[in-house]
Amino acid sequence: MATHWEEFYSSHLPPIDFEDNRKLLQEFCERHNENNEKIVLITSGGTTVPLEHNTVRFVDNFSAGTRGAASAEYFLEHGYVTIFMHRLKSLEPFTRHFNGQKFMDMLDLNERGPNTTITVRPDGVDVLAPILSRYKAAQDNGRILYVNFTTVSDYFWLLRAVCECLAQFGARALLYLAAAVSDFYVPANQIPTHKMQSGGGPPNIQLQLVPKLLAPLVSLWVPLAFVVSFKLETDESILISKSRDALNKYKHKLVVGNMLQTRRTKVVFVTPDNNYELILSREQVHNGMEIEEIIVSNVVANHLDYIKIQKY
Ligand code: PAZ
Repeated sequence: MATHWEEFYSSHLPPIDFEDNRKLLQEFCERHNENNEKIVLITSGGTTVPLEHNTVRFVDNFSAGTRGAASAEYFLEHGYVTIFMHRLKSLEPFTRHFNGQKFMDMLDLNERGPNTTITVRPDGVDVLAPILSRYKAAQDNGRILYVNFTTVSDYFWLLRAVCECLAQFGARALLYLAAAVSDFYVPANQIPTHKMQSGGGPPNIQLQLVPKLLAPLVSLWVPLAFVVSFKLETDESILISKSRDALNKYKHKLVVGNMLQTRRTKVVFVTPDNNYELILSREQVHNGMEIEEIIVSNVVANHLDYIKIQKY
């Protein structure tokens, strides 16, 4: 009998650019595996749930991809090659620092007809230079690959394809699953082809549970990898118990629990042995420190210990 997740794949088509992405992933992983690199997959941003095949309306969630985009920069600093699997148009590493009007405000325009030039203001250079330098290092040395998804079904297809490529890294692969993946969806065979019409009265939309991909991911796809999942709650009294339930059920290495309201300054690490909090102090916040810096260095320390144990 097919499992819930197998049924999902057999009833949802892969995204249009799936084969192109698969080739990029294979090439990227083979090249870096030959060099014995450590690799991280970061998933980031929220998935959508379309309500029509020609999608005008969809269910979405709050995630902007801040956690994933910031974490990618810190993993690169720790020497990891990085697959950044993100929601299309969500935040990306490096460019995230220049959202909105910030970038335009750093530039000066000198209009001289065909000789018009654009220069970066001196105070902009101080901000841009260090970020540009890290961006170029990652890009020019081919250390980061960007792949994107929009719907929960795109996410499923891409995640499995990435895992197929990561398996060859064994314990050197780290999965950092920070995307906010919908728990509910409407199966493809239950949504209309065209835009829903209000003339038909209020629509009756029946959401179903999405299969939990962590189960095959941990036990079948990348059994040697160091897998970290994130758990978001809004009710603090259930955060640790839900995180531990996930760890017990899927038997991966670490759950990072966070509350919607405090996720920028506080997380809890739930491991098979214990729980501990990582908290940014007021002073650290004031100095512009990001919690992802400490999350990533703690995750990396745990991953390095794990690699050592696997070798003996
Ligand atoms: O994208 P963001 O920085 O605004 O939020 C990050 C987050 C809360 C989505 C992430 O830390 C997380 O908890 N992801 C898993 C969500 C869940 O499925 O429980």
